Amino acid sequence: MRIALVIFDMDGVITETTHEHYQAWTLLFKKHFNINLNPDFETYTRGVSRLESLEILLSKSGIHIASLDVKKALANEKNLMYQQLIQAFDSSKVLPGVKDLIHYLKERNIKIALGSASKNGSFLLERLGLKDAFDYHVDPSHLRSKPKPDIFLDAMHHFRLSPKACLGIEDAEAGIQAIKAAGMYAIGVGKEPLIQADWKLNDLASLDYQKLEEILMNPYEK
Ligand code: B16
Ligand code: MG
Repeated sequence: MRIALVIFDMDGVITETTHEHYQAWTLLFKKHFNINLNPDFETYTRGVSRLESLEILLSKSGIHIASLDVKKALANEKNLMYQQLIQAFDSSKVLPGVKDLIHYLKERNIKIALGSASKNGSFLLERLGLKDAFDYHVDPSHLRSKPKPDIFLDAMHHFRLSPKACLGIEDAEAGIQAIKAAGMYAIGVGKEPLIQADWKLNDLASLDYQKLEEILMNPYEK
């Protein structure tokens, strides 16, 4: 079966917002707990929703907060800090290779969707000048977070496709697990090992288009 839909993650695939996310968490933890957040914890928050990222960082820092309302207020404050940090994003922040890949897929009539855990995903796509290029943006608000498959399945259901006709692109371990849990073909990009990915690349700028063509035509041929 041919691939009819490619689902892009945002952070680490279309643009790089990991630094801004973690800077906002760092400011929040300094302000409320006078803690210098360990930079090594950043990797645990990649691709993970806002509230779950907070839970992880609290737990790793040995802080216990029982009240969900307090945690939601902290997550909200982090988001306001994060939004300040991404205000100046523009098309220069699109990662190398992304526009070429979008153009290539559109020429072949393959649908493209945004499958980000970020509730700021549509805002960012607009800032990057890519909003109209995408056929569908998944709204992650009421979906379970990666590594659960929900975000990828939502895009698939929108186009009434089966998993084998879908391909996901992710930079995070949780994201690759989500794509595989959805039963789709997974391309991993970036520095993490992502051993569950069906195809692993350093970045989209080094994409081998001949191999991609073969995968799109018949992703499960050995
Ligand atoms: P927001 P992705 C993820 O983006 C980020 O990697 C992660 O750090 C962040 O917590 C999550 O989005 C939620 O973002 O707070 O803006 O809703 O990789 O799924 O595009
Ligand atoms: Mg990501």
